[in-house]
Amino acid sequence: MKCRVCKGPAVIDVRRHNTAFCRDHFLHHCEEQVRRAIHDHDMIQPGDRVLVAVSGGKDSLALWEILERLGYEADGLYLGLGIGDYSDESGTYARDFAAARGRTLVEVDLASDYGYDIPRAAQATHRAPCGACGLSKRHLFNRAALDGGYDVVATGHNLDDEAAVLLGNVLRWDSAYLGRQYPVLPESAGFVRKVKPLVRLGERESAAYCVLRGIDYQVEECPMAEGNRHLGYKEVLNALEDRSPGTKAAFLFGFLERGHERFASVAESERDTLGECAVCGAPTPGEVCAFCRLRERVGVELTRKGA
Ligand code: Q46
Ligand code: ZN
Ligand code: ZN
Repeated sequence: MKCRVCKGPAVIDVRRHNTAFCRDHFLHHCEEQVRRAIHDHDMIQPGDRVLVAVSGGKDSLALWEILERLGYEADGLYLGLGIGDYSDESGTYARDFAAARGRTLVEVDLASDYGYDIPRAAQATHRAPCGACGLSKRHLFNRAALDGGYDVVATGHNLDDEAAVLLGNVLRWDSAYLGRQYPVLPESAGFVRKVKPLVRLGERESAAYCVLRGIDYQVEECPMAEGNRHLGYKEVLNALEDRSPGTKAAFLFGFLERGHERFASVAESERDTLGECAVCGAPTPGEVCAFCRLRERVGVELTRKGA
């Protein structure tokens, strides 16, 4: 196996591109994919303050590293989910990464800052924990970015993640979700811009990027992931990819180029009808936002504005 660029010995192949790279050219390939995603979708403007949602896993740490290497000013945001040893360990990876590079890590802790954690939320809602977890993350990433004066939140969703989410949305033909599924969601009243700069990189590539750059990341998966539908979708897509490399990318990028705009208006009209949450002020279609309703269900006492 030879590197496509320099013809030296390759250390990794990228089957969907039918190619292989040596260490240096692979690192360059990853950074180039991120640069292209940012450029193609106008994700980040010069001078923007970026907040990277960092979990301590391979994707978010690779993303933080690459953004800095591409010259962006990026701070990290770590959200403590309270999932036992898994969360304790993930926090250590995020803090060590930030400390070793002298970067700022903003920390929010669900239990001490908001009065609940993910295991308690799962118990109270009698649902799979990922629902409450995803909802909490979306709300608090946005909140932390608004509070800190950041222009954009960047998350480490990669090509595999996005293809799996797309498959789930297509299987249910969920028009509003399909309308929102895009690598950049522009800012609007109460929302900062959200971007997914790793959308052109597979998860095998982000893992290899960390290993080759010497980035220590949490390998262990979340113990509460069981029951997460996306894991099943990933398995299906991996089986298809195995038979026919490039399927995932064709599925996702075909949708982004030719399918997404057909659903975009559904998401836009939804956004136009949002008011302010009576508790926290976040945009919501109802009187109280889903995040505050979740906290109420877990037993946190909330005060409505003006009450
Ligand atoms: S952290 Fe949260 Fe994930 Fe764990 S509970 Fe589910 S959503 S699996 S990325
Ligand atoms: Zn090379
Ligand atoms: Zn609220």
